Amino acid sequence: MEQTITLTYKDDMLSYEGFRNQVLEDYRTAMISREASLIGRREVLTGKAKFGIFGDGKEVAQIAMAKFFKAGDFRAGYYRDQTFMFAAGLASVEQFFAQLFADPDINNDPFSAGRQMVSHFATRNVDENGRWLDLANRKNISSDMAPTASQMPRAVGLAFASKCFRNTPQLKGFHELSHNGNEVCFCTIGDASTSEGHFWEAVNAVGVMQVPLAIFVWDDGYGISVPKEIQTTKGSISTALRGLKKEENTNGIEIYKVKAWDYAGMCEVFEAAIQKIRETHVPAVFHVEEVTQPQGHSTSGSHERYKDPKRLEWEREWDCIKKFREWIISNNITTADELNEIDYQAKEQVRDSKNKAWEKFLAPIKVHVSKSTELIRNMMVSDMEAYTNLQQLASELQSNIEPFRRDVLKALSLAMETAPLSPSVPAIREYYNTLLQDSKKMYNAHLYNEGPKSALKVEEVKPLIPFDAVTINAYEVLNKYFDALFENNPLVFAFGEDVGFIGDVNQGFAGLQKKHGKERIFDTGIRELTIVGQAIGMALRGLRPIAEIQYLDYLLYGLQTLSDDAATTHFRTFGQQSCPLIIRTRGHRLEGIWHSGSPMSLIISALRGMYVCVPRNMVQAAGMYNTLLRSNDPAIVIECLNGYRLKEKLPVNLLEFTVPLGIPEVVKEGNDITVVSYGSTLRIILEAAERLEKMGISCEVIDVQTLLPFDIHHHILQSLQKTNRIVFVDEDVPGGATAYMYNKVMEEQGGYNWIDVAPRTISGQNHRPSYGSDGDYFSKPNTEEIISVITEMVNE
Ligand SMILES: Cc1ncc(C[n+]2csc(CCOP(=O)(O)OP(=O)(O)O)c2C)c(N)n1
Repeated sequence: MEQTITLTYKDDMLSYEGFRNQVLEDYRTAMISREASLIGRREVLTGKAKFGIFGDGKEVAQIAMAKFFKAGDFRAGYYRDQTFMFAAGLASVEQFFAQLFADPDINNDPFSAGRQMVSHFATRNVDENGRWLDLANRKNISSDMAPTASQMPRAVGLAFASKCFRNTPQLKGFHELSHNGNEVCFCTIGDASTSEGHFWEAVNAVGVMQVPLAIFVWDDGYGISVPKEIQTTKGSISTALRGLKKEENTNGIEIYKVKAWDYAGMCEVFEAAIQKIRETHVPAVFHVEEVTQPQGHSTSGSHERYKDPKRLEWEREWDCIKKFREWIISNNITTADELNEIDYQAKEQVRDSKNKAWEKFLAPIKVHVSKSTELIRNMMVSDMEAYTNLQQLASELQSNIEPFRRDVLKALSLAMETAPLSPSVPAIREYYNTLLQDSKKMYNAHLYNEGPKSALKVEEVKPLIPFDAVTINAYEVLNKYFDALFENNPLVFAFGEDVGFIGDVNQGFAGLQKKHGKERIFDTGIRELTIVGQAIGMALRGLRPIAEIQYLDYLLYGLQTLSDDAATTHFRTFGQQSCPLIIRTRGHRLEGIWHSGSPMSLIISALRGMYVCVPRNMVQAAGMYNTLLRSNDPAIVIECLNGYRLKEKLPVNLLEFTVPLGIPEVVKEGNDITVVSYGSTLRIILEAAERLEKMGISCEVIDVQTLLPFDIHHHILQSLQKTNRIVFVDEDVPGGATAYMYNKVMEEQGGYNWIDVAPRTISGQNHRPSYGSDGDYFSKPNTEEIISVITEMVNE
């Protein structure tokens, strides 16, 4: 082994003894983590857990990396990082197993309360009331996800936030969130996942922006079974990245190569490199080569199927812990005997932790089992057959050595079916319902903030529009609103394509970069995915980003990260993390296929966990921004692309008025039919309603204002009770968001009780919109079509 003791990292180098203890502690951590992987796999294969994916082979590299992860830093990683978490003191082995067993108790699995697979870690960023924690003084883990490379967009934002804190004078006082932007984002990724566009877009973005991101690529040569030669140009990510390397007087990234078994070498490189990133904000990629994967990819398969015997032999020889051990002995740090003793203790410790986690997981279920068994056994029945069946049911439940809540619910349900007339049924039903409700809290809660930071708790404040208010272009309403907002709230940032210098393509920010600074209102490259990721990372660090997607049609580029990451953050962390970003975009109507889309059903299906606001004009939009900025949930605001030059009146209470979410507004009263819609379509409906009025048909036109949430107080039902006819109109495809609204009103609100004629929907065509005025007319709902459908309905 050519490495000698050249470690220079400071904390533990005060004495040789300190250094020696540190090395042995590191060895112990590596052994504990390896043992956790070995036992973890066994627990899955014997059926106690559903799926396992482990960090074996990456222990030594992660121990080295964790040494330089400081309070204030963030990690955006993936499912291989258990050793890092152990070494950084952010996870215990017991917690690791609790997550493997899907323990829904947040005290046992503090990362996801059983909602995520093993090794999907997280730390809180808000308290129970949604107040921001002192993230600058904590080690922070943004919640892990399974889609490959999905951590990359968020990592851009987590690193970028440091730049915001360092360069924005207005943020200097926020000491609890940052210490002058010294925080580094540590990002980990597997070598094969660097094939994803996410990786390349992220690396390019940080190379341009110069933000403190440290990307560690664990190169074990494969993505499940596919070798890196099929994944990466020239079979090497560091070689492929060379063009991005920073040179004198250029931006770019630093590139380092290290070996996964080389403890001393990695410590040395990481220490200096991370310090440099912290100081200079120049991002870096660490290509960690010669990583092994002793147990293969996951519990779903065996690596003997795709690694040849030579490779398997090489992996055994170059196992990082084996090499670490050899290095310790050859440098006389300790003896093989002492290491054997550590090995033994590590095994014991892991076994104990695993057992504790399993007992804690089972304890509450056992209580339900014993209570339910007792209830079933003691059920009063008059016939012998039912009695025998119930005793058998109880015995089966009691003898189940690995019961789940669903087994208990099933047994209780079967008991009630077996003896439906028994006087014991009410007690059983009560227990059943309590268990069901408690379980729902465990598995279904926290999609949105439910406490004081819920957007639904923001009180409505009406816009004050003086009698003699001047009428201005709608985009000017937004411009004046954003001006006031940036004056007032230092945490708000706005960015996107063409947002900075020209102030967005519709001038909402015109002149505001000059006034409020390039740090706060700025241009980005054309990269919707990482624009969204940038917003996610900033939001996780306590900032209030308004990220612009230039046209709604281009949201698709960023939809994956919005859907998988932003929309699930609160849910997958059991409410421990908030990600209050706002996506600002514009759509519905303009010209041609890619500037007039209104793919609302796609959005509302993909973005449960976000709010979807569809303001009909810019005053409503401003009120929605105010509401959202007072709360902690992520949201998208879709402005009307054809609405910026319409005339609106400016409220005087620009920063105070709020538009409550989930509350529709009646924009025209009427008696014969309820017309439900939103956004640009409303203007077409109002035109139709005016013509219908002349024909003696009176329409009540309702603007739903937000699709998520949808009419929480059932105002539409009240209208339907009056008109007994209803039609849902929008520009989405048939069966799209109109079907969603139909379902909400007919099924959820019980609207079917109040209809005289079959409810209808009017939507766009099945195809994308054709270009030109007639293309628009024949692709989207038009006035004549609306008049025709409504006349038919009223005359039926
Ligand atoms: C978007 C996406 N595609 C496919 C998968 C299935 N998958 C999970 S891990 C994996 C291989 C990842 O390999 P690599 O990036 O080298 O990381 P490793 O698991 O080897 O550490 C694949 C294909 C996934 N999780 N997400």
